[in-house]
Amino acid sequence: MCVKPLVIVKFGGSAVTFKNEVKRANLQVIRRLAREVYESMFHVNLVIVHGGGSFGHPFAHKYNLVNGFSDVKQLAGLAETRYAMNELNQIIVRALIDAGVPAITIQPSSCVVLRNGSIVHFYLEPIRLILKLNCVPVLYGDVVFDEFLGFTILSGDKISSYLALKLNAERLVFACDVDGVYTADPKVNCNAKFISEIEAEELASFLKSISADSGVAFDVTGGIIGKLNELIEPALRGVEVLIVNALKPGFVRRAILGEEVKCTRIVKHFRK
Ligand code: ATP
Ligand code: IP8
Repeated sequence: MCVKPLVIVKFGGSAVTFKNEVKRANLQVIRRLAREVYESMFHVNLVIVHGGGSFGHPFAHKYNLVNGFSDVKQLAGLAETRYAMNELNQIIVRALIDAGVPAITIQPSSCVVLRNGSIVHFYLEPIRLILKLNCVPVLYGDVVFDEFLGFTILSGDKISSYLALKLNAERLVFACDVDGVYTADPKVNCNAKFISEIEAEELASFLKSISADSGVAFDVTGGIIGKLNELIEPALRGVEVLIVNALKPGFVRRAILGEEVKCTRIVKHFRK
């Protein structure tokens, strides 16, 4: 029997929502990405993870959820953030189902437990069984319960990297609203240089050199720097890691299928 390779795809909030507004999904992009997933799913097994964008981050920021429980006033924000992520998830899963993808939500706060922000339990069996049925599990960055902090935010990037390692993914595709990694934010610095390939070990020192400004003040999981930090480990362990522009039609599909596409690759070693 031919086993299809596993690809984890993170739909970045910068692509599937309008990140500078509150709770506004980019339906056009979501529906097109859903079609690209449909076109890919016969060739690879897929797990989709989406970010918080303008649904999760504004509430998580307002109620300071990332630092954990400190005040009962946060509990309203905890519930509001969970609810907002559920709303975005429903929009994305609806679009996937409409495109013909058997998409099944896995709610992270119900199957993950954290200790000081690190994953200590993640019940993966449902995901494995969903994949066995050739269905597509859909997870998302979420507010998750924590043994020390009470709760904190678990980013979709962290979930994606974790799953890539635990489920032996071949490829990890991060779809966002720019072509990949630049020497500075390409939206604010027109001299920013595009980086097509970077070695995982070099990435750590590169991260110290770039500005922490991701262009949106309320990204509670560290914007591009938080994301890149999560990519070092999977790349070092041999997973092919790509950052690609989801606003460009066909780019995510090509990245999923391992076809030639403009993107940034985080590699273990440069190709000879
Ligand atoms: P979310 O966390 O909501 O899912 P995302 O995964 O789409 O969002 P962001 O954390 O918003 O990704 O990071 C992507 C953004 O980072 C881009 O919109 C870009 O403007 C910004 N950015 C800042 N610095 C850089 C850089 N050096 N290279 C590339 N993008 C950068
Ligand atoms: O957008 C954060 O996940 P990310 C999710 O992948 C919330 O960083 C709830 C803000």
